[in-house]
Amino acid sequence: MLRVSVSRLSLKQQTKPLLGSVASAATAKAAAANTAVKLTSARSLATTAQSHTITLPEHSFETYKLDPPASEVQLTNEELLQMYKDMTIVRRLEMAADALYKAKKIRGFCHLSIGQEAVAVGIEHAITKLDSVITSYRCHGFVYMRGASVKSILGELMGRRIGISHGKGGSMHMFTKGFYGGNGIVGAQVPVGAGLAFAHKYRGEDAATITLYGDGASNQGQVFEAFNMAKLWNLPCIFACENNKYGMGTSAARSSALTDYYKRGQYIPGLKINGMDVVAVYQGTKFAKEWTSSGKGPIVLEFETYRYGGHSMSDPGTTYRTRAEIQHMRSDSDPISGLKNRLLSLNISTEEELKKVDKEARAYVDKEVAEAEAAPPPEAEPKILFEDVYVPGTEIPVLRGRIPQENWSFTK
Ligand SMILES: Cc1ncc(C[n+]2csc(CCOP(=O)(O)OP(=O)(O)O)c2C)c(N)n1
Ligand SMILES: [Mg+2]
Repeated sequence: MLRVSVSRLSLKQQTKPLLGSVASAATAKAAAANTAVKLTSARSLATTAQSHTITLPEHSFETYKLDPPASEVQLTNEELLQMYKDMTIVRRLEMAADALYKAKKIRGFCHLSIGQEAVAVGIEHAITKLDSVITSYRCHGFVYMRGASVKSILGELMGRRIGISHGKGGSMHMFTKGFYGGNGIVGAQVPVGAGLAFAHKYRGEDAATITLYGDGASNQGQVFEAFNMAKLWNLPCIFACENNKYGMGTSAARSSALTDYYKRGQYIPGLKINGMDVVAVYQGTKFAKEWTSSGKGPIVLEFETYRYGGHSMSDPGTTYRTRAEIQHMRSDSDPISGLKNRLLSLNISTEEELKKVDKEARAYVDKEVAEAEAAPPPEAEPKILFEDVYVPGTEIPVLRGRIPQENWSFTK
């Protein structure tokens, strides 16, 4: 049932408004393949396509059974600026969700990714729209980067009809083209991701699947089963562990006998990447994509990252770690500040120009919040409940309810 509803929702094309993501040259070919992704023309910053060589610090990568990616990365002004805008919007989106939750306009589960923005943004800049992405419940940044609008994400969180899952999924269940959720069961997306990679291989597509999971999920049996199948069949599967140091309130060291998650594939080579540096994420993911595209089979990535907030909205996040630790990560390793410093030191933009980007991002997210809030909820009618269950045309005649009055006839 889930499979069918996913494919139905993934047919929806989302357009990206002003300041939208994926405008870089690196993703231009992807954008061409996906007309739904609009290139932004709202450039108020330096836009000449000037290329820069960024030398990543030595600690950016650690390897297991492979040679590291090049530490020299070629990126244009445009690409770097777009990464900055994307991370800023993802953070603003999450901050808006935080405020709406506290105002009781969002209910239920809600897991934010503030601090982890470089992972979703760096990955998207390194792949194409033909590739697939699947992750856990901490999914808002990924669905945005795959092409969903901020309004459709916040609308979903507030249970609106304009929500990306028509207001019926909520925080953990968002889908768009090339993005398979938003999965609430810890680790369950990992074998599904291997299956998506199998589909790419079976159809002869030049595409890979990025299957994300957490440090907490990494100890599940099904992760190792997926590793085995992916290696046996040499699937184009990029297993990507987002090691944010905690699974709920349990630190990685308390849950994992080996915290080198990039070595967990045993017979699958691995790469650990500084997940607080968007350029390192970009370079490591590009490397992984080339690895799988050249027929070498799966690879295991570990993005070392950090969430500033609690596990979910119901966790203050300060009982199992110190405030000093969080403060230290914020001030020393913040992904947005890190890229900002690079943009300033490379003379790509000035402090004022970046302030303007921040202001525009805030105004854009505020506008999307207002529109999402003003949008109506789904109609209170049974037919709404039975939408998105089957791909249109493949419905069974009658879907049984608990009592005869609840039975739903698709043939009516
Ligand atoms: C099978 C299963 N067991 C337990 C849970 C409850 N649970 C939700 S999130 C979580 C921790 C997962 O941590 P991690 O994989 O590190 O991801 P993070 O939240 O840090 O992104 C747990 C145990 C669940 N949702 N599913
Ligand atoms: Mg974790």
